[in-house]
Amino acid sequence: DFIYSSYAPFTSILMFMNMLVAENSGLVSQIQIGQSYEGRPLNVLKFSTGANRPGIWIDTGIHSREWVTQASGIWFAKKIATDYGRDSVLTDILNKYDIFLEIVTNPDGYDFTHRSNRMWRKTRKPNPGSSCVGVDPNRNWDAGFGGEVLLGELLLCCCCWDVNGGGSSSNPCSETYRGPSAHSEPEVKAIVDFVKSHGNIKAFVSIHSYSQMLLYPYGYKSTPAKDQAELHELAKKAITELQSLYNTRYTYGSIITTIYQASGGTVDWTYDQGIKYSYTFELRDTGRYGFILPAAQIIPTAEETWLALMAIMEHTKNNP
Ligand code: 0X9
Ligand code: ZN
Repeated sequence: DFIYSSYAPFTSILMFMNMLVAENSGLVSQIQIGQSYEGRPLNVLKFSTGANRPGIWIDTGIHSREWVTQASGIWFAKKIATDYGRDSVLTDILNKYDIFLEIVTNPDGYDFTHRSNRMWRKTRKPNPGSSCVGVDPNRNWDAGFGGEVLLGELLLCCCCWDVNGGGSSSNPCSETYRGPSAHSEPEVKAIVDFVKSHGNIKAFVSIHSYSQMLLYPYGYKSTPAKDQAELHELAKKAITELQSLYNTRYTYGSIITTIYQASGGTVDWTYDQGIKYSYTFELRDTGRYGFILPAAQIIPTAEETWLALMAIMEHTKNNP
Protein backbone atom coordinates (compact mmCIF):
# COMPACT_ATOMS: atom_id res chain seq x y z
CA ASP A 1 0.00 0.00 0.00
CA PHE A 2 1.05 3.60 -0.47
CA ILE A 3 3.19 5.10 2.29
CA TYR A 4 1.61 8.41 3.29
CA SER A 5 4.40 9.35 5.67
CA SER A 6 7.12 9.84 3.08
CA TYR A 7 7.73 12.06 0.06
CA ALA A 8 6.95 10.18 -3.16
CA PRO A 9 8.44 10.76 -6.60
CA PHE A 10 6.16 11.71 -9.51
CA THR A 11 5.73 8.22 -10.94
CA SER A 12 4.72 6.84 -7.52
CA ILE A 13 2.05 9.56 -7.28
CA LEU A 14 0.74 8.57 -10.72
CA MET A 15 0.51 4.95 -9.50
CA PHE A 16 -1.24 6.10 -6.30
CA MET A 17 -3.87 7.94 -8.36
CA ASN A 18 -4.45 4.96 -10.65
CA MET A 19 -4.87 2.69 -7.61
CA LEU A 20 -7.28 5.07 -5.90
CA VAL A 21 -9.45 5.20 -9.01
CA ALA A 22 -9.33 1.41 -9.43
CA GLU A 23 -10.32 0.80 -5.81
CA ASN A 24 -13.07 3.46 -5.67
CA SER A 25 -14.45 3.52 -9.19
CA GLY A 26 -17.95 4.56 -8.07
CA LEU A 27 -16.61 7.74 -6.51
CA VAL A 28 -13.23 8.63 -8.04
CA SER A 29 -12.21 9.19 -11.63
CA GLN A 30 -9.31 10.91 -13.30
CA ILE A 31 -9.31 13.73 -15.83
CA GLN A 32 -6.24 14.78 -17.79
CA ILE A 33 -6.62 18.55 -18.21
CA GLY A 34 -3.47 18.97 -20.30
CA GLN A 35 0.21 18.27 -20.31
CA SER A 36 3.23 19.98 -18.87
CA TYR A 37 5.96 21.60 -20.98
CA GLU A 38 8.02 18.37 -20.78
CA GLY A 39 4.98 16.27 -21.67
CA ARG A 40 3.88 14.93 -18.29
CA PRO A 41 0.13 14.47 -17.78
CA LEU A 42 -1.72 17.08 -15.74
CA ASN A 43 -4.05 14.72 -13.91
CA VAL A 44 -6.97 15.82 -11.74
CA LEU A 45 -8.83 13.47 -9.43
CA LYS A 46 -12.59 13.93 -9.62
CA PHE A 47 -14.73 12.86 -6.67
CA SER A 48 -18.33 12.76 -7.79
CA THR A 49 -21.60 11.08 -6.80
CA GLY A 50 -23.90 12.53 -9.47
CA ALA A 51 -24.14 14.50 -12.70
CA ASN A 52 -24.14 18.28 -13.22
CA ARG A 53 -22.91 19.25 -9.80
CA PRO A 54 -21.13 22.50 -8.92
CA GLY A 55 -17.44 22.02 -8.22
CA ILE A 56 -14.87 22.59 -5.48
CA TRP A 57 -11.24 22.80 -6.67
CA ILE A 58 -8.12 22.04 -4.62
CA ASP A 59 -4.57 22.15 -6.02
CA THR A 60 -1.25 21.33 -4.40
CA GLY A 61 2.31 21.60 -5.60
CA ILE A 62 2.09 24.47 -8.08
CA HIS A 63 5.46 25.42 -6.56
CA SER A 64 7.39 22.19 -6.90
CA ARG A 65 9.65 22.44 -3.85
CA GLU A 66 6.71 22.76 -1.45
CA TRP A 67 6.70 19.00 -0.91
CA VAL A 68 4.41 18.88 2.09
CA THR A 69 1.61 20.17 -0.17
CA GLN A 70 1.72 17.32 -2.74
CA ALA A 71 2.08 14.85 0.14
CA SER A 72 -0.95 16.40 1.85
CA GLY A 73 -2.87 16.25 -1.43
CA ILE A 74 -2.30 12.50 -1.55
CA TRP A 75 -3.55 12.19 2.01
CA PHE A 76 -6.66 14.31 1.20
CA ALA A 77 -7.46 12.03 -1.74
CA LYS A 78 -7.33 8.93 0.44
CA LYS A 79 -9.31 10.72 3.17
CA ILE A 80 -12.12 11.68 0.79
CA ALA A 81 -12.35 8.13 -0.57
CA THR A 82 -12.40 6.69 2.96
CA ASP A 83 -14.81 9.16 4.56
CA TYR A 84 -17.50 9.27 1.88
CA GLY A 85 -20.48 7.36 3.28
CA ARG A 86 -18.91 7.38 6.78
CA ASP A 87 -18.45 11.03 7.73
CA SER A 88 -21.83 12.75 7.52
CA VAL A 89 -20.49 16.24 6.77
CA LEU A 90 -18.25 15.09 3.90
CA THR A 91 -21.00 12.82 2.59
CA ASP A 92 -23.40 15.75 2.53
CA ILE A 93 -20.84 17.89 0.66
CA LEU A 94 -20.23 15.13 -1.92
CA ASN A 95 -23.94 14.59 -2.38
CA LYS A 96 -24.15 18.17 -3.69
CA TYR A 97 -20.68 19.06 -5.03
CA ASP A 98 -17.91 17.43 -7.05
CA ILE A 99 -14.40 17.82 -5.65
CA PHE A 100 -11.51 18.26 -8.12
CA LEU A 101 -8.02 17.68 -6.76
CA GLU A 102 -4.83 18.35 -8.73
CA ILE A 103 -1.99 16.92 -6.63
CA VAL A 104 1.05 17.53 -8.85
CA THR A 105 0.21 20.86 -10.44
CA ASN A 106 3.80 21.47 -11.60
CA PRO A 107 5.05 17.97 -12.52
CA ASP A 108 8.20 19.04 -14.42
CA GLY A 109 9.32 21.09 -11.46
CA TYR A 110 8.43 18.28 -9.07
CA ASP A 111 10.47 15.72 -11.00
CA PHE A 112 13.36 18.20 -11.09
CA THR A 113 13.24 18.62 -7.29
CA HIS A 114 13.65 14.85 -6.95
CA ARG A 115 16.44 14.47 -9.52
CA SER A 116 18.50 17.66 -9.57
CA ASN A 117 17.60 20.58 -7.37
CA ARG A 118 15.43 20.09 -4.27
CA MET A 119 14.79 23.87 -4.12
CA TRP A 120 13.31 24.28 -7.63
CA ARG A 121 10.12 26.40 -7.54
CA LYS A 122 9.19 27.39 -11.10
CA THR A 123 8.09 25.58 -14.24
CA ARG A 124 10.79 24.06 -16.49
CA LYS A 125 10.17 25.84 -19.78
CA PRO A 126 13.31 27.47 -21.24
CA ASN A 127 13.24 31.26 -21.63
CA PRO A 128 14.35 32.40 -25.11
CA GLY A 129 17.40 34.64 -24.91
CA SER A 130 18.19 33.63 -21.35
CA SER A 131 20.11 30.78 -19.77
CA CYS A 132 17.62 30.81 -16.88
CA VAL A 133 14.76 28.31 -16.95
CA GLY A 134 11.14 28.55 -15.86
CA VAL A 135 8.32 30.86 -14.88
CA ASP A 136 6.74 31.35 -11.47
CA PRO A 137 3.34 29.69 -12.01
CA ASN A 138 1.90 31.83 -9.21
CA ARG A 139 2.72 35.06 -11.09
CA ASN A 140 1.51 33.89 -14.52
CA TRP A 141 -2.26 34.39 -14.17
CA ASP A 142 -4.24 37.14 -15.83
CA ALA A 143 -4.96 39.10 -12.65
CA GLY A 144 -2.95 42.27 -12.38
CA PHE A 145 -0.38 40.46 -14.54
CA GLY A 146 2.85 42.45 -14.53
CA GLY A 147 1.89 44.23 -11.36
CA GLU A 148 0.09 47.28 -10.22
CA VAL A 149 2.33 50.07 -9.07
CA LEU A 150 1.38 51.08 -5.54
CA LEU A 151 1.26 54.78 -4.70
CA GLY A 152 4.16 54.48 -2.25
CA GLU A 153 6.35 52.81 -4.83
CA LEU A 154 5.42 55.41 -7.39
CA LEU A 155 6.60 58.16 -5.10
CA LEU A 156 9.73 56.45 -3.80
CA CYS A 157 10.78 54.40 -6.75
CA CYS A 158 9.59 55.90 -10.01
CA CYS A 159 11.75 53.74 -12.36
CA CYS A 160 12.33 50.40 -10.68
CA TRP A 161 8.83 48.95 -10.83
CA ASP A 162 9.58 46.72 -13.79
CA VAL A 163 12.47 45.05 -11.98
CA ASN A 164 10.40 43.57 -9.21
CA GLY A 165 7.79 46.12 -8.23
CA GLY A 166 4.14 45.27 -8.42
CA GLY A 167 4.69 41.81 -6.99
CA SER A 168 6.36 39.97 -9.86
CA SER A 169 9.53 40.16 -11.92
CA SER A 170 10.30 40.68 -15.61
CA ASN A 171 13.69 38.97 -15.16
CA PRO A 172 13.72 35.32 -16.33
CA CYS A 173 16.36 34.55 -13.71
CA SER A 174 14.10 35.69 -10.86
CA GLU A 175 12.20 33.20 -8.70
CA THR A 176 9.11 35.36 -9.28
CA TYR A 177 9.48 35.71 -13.09
CA ARG A 178 5.99 36.25 -14.43
CA GLY A 179 6.63 34.85 -17.92
CA PRO A 180 6.27 36.51 -21.33
CA SER A 181 2.47 36.77 -21.13
CA ALA A 182 -0.43 35.74 -18.91
CA HIS A 183 -1.17 32.00 -19.09
CA SER A 184 2.03 31.35 -21.06
CA GLU A 185 2.70 28.23 -18.98
CA PRO A 186 0.78 25.11 -20.07
CA GLU A 187 0.38 24.08 -16.42
CA VAL A 188 -1.49 27.36 -15.74
CA LYS A 189 -3.40 27.43 -19.05
CA ALA A 190 -4.77 23.93 -18.42
CA ILE A 191 -6.41 25.08 -15.17
CA VAL A 192 -7.70 28.28 -16.80
CA ASP A 193 -9.34 26.26 -19.58
CA PHE A 194 -10.75 23.75 -17.10
CA VAL A 195 -12.26 26.42 -14.83
CA LYS A 196 -13.80 28.27 -17.79
CA SER A 197 -15.22 25.18 -19.47
CA HIS A 198 -16.60 23.81 -16.19
CA GLY A 199 -18.28 27.13 -15.53
CA ASN A 200 -19.62 26.32 -12.07
CA ILE A 201 -16.67 26.13 -9.66
CA LYS A 202 -17.81 27.54 -6.30
CA ALA A 203 -14.64 27.27 -4.21
CA PHE A 204 -11.00 27.28 -5.29
CA VAL A 205 -8.24 26.46 -2.84
CA SER A 206 -4.59 26.64 -3.92
CA ILE A 207 -2.17 25.11 -1.43
CA HIS A 208 1.41 26.27 -0.86
CA SER A 209 3.99 26.13 1.89
CA TYR A 210 5.40 27.55 4.08
CA SER A 211 4.37 30.30 6.59
CA GLN A 212 1.20 28.94 8.28
CA MET A 213 -1.20 31.41 6.69
CA LEU A 214 -4.66 31.33 5.21
CA LEU A 215 -4.98 34.03 2.56
CA TYR A 216 -7.70 35.43 0.35
CA PRO A 217 -7.66 38.02 -2.50
CA TYR A 218 -6.23 40.35 -3.40
CA GLY A 219 -2.51 39.96 -3.83
CA TYR A 220 -1.98 42.42 -6.66
CA LYS A 221 -3.85 45.39 -5.26
CA SER A 222 -4.70 46.81 -1.87
CA THR A 223 -8.38 47.39 -2.74
CA PRO A 224 -10.38 45.02 -0.49
CA ALA A 225 -12.27 42.19 -2.18
CA LYS A 226 -16.00 42.88 -2.20
CA ASP A 227 -16.57 39.75 -0.07
CA GLN A 228 -13.73 40.61 2.31
CA ALA A 229 -15.87 40.47 5.47
CA GLU A 230 -17.22 36.99 4.72
CA LEU A 231 -13.84 35.67 3.50
CA HIS A 232 -12.22 36.98 6.66
CA GLU A 233 -14.80 35.39 8.98
CA LEU A 234 -14.59 32.06 7.19
CA ALA A 235 -10.77 32.15 7.30
CA LYS A 236 -10.96 32.71 11.04
CA LYS A 237 -13.28 29.73 11.46
CA ALA A 238 -11.08 27.53 9.27
CA ILE A 239 -7.85 28.32 11.14
CA THR A 240 -9.61 27.84 14.47
CA GLU A 241 -10.58 24.33 13.35
CA LEU A 242 -7.04 23.72 12.12
CA GLN A 243 -5.49 24.86 15.39
CA SER A 244 -7.82 22.63 17.44
CA LEU A 245 -5.92 19.46 16.46
CA TYR A 246 -2.22 20.15 17.23
CA ASN A 247 -2.30 23.80 18.28
CA THR A 248 -0.64 24.93 15.02
CA ARG A 249 -1.06 28.70 14.79
CA TYR A 250 -2.01 30.41 11.55
CA THR A 251 -2.33 34.04 10.60
CA TYR A 252 -4.93 35.08 8.04
CA GLY A 253 -6.05 37.98 5.89
CA SER A 254 -5.73 39.28 2.35
CA ILE A 255 -2.56 38.28 0.45
CA ILE A 256 -1.22 41.82 0.09
CA THR A 257 -1.75 42.78 3.74
CA THR A 258 -0.69 39.44 5.28
CA ILE A 259 2.24 38.16 3.23
CA TYR A 260 3.30 40.62 0.51
CA GLN A 261 2.22 42.04 -2.82
CA ALA A 262 2.04 39.24 -5.41
CA SER A 263 0.59 39.93 -8.85
CA GLY A 264 -0.63 37.40 -11.38
CA GLY A 265 -1.54 35.00 -8.58
CA THR A 266 -3.90 32.04 -8.89
CA VAL A 267 -6.65 33.00 -6.48
CA ASP A 268 -6.84 36.63 -7.61
CA TRP A 269 -7.69 35.29 -11.06
CA THR A 270 -10.24 32.75 -9.76
CA TYR A 271 -11.85 35.38 -7.54
CA ASP A 272 -12.18 37.77 -10.50
CA GLN A 273 -13.78 34.88 -12.44
CA GLY A 274 -16.56 34.98 -9.85
CA ILE A 275 -15.37 32.16 -7.57
CA LYS A 276 -16.13 33.78 -4.23
CA TYR A 277 -14.45 31.23 -1.98
CA SER A 278 -10.93 31.61 -3.36
CA TYR A 279 -8.20 30.88 -0.82
CA THR A 280 -4.48 30.17 -0.68
CA PHE A 281 -2.93 28.21 2.18
CA GLU A 282 0.67 28.40 3.26
CA LEU A 283 1.15 25.18 5.24
CA ARG A 284 3.78 24.34 7.90
CA ASP A 285 6.15 25.49 9.16
CA THR A 286 7.14 29.09 9.94
CA GLY A 287 10.76 28.71 8.85
CA ARG A 288 12.62 26.25 11.06
CA TYR A 289 12.67 23.69 8.24
CA GLY A 290 10.81 25.74 5.63
CA PHE A 291 10.33 23.87 2.34
CA ILE A 292 12.37 20.90 3.67
CA LEU A 293 9.76 19.90 6.22
CA PRO A 294 10.63 16.52 7.86
CA ALA A 295 8.46 13.69 6.54
CA ALA A 296 7.31 12.96 10.09
CA GLN A 297 5.20 16.12 9.79
CA ILE A 298 3.34 15.11 6.63
CA ILE A 299 0.41 13.33 8.27
CA PRO A 300 -0.13 15.85 11.10
CA THR A 301 0.03 18.69 8.55
CA ALA A 302 -2.49 16.98 6.27
CA GLU A 303 -4.81 16.11 9.17
CA GLU A 304 -4.99 19.64 10.53
CA THR A 305 -5.29 21.21 7.07
CA TRP A 306 -8.16 18.87 6.28
CA LEU A 307 -10.17 20.39 9.15
CA ALA A 308 -9.75 23.85 7.60
CA LEU A 309 -10.68 22.55 4.14
CA MET A 310 -13.81 20.95 5.57
CA ALA A 311 -14.80 24.29 7.12
CA ILE A 312 -14.41 26.03 3.75
CA MET A 313 -16.26 23.29 1.86
CA GLU A 314 -19.09 23.14 4.38
CA HIS A 315 -19.52 26.93 4.28
CA THR A 316 -19.54 26.78 0.48
CA LYS A 317 -22.26 24.14 0.59
CA ASN A 318 -24.33 26.15 3.07
CA ASN A 319 -24.06 29.40 1.04
CA PRO A 320 -24.93 28.44 -2.54
O1 0X9 B 1 5.05 34.01 -3.26
C1 0X9 B 1 4.17 33.16 -3.46
O2 0X9 B 1 3.84 32.78 -4.57
C2 0X9 B 1 3.44 32.55 -2.29
N1 0X9 B 1 4.36 32.18 -1.26
S1 0X9 B 1 5.34 30.91 -1.52
O3 0X9 B 1 6.33 30.85 -0.45
N2 0X9 B 1 4.46 29.58 -1.41
O4 0X9 B 1 5.91 31.02 -2.83
C3 0X9 B 1 2.44 33.56 -1.74
C4 0X9 B 1 1.61 34.24 -2.76
C5 0X9 B 1 0.22 34.52 -2.34
N3 0X9 B 1 -0.73 33.85 -3.16
C6 0X9 B 1 -1.26 34.31 -4.32
N4 0X9 B 1 -0.85 35.44 -4.86
N5 0X9 B 1 -2.18 33.59 -4.91
ZN1 ZN C 1 4.30 28.51 -3.13
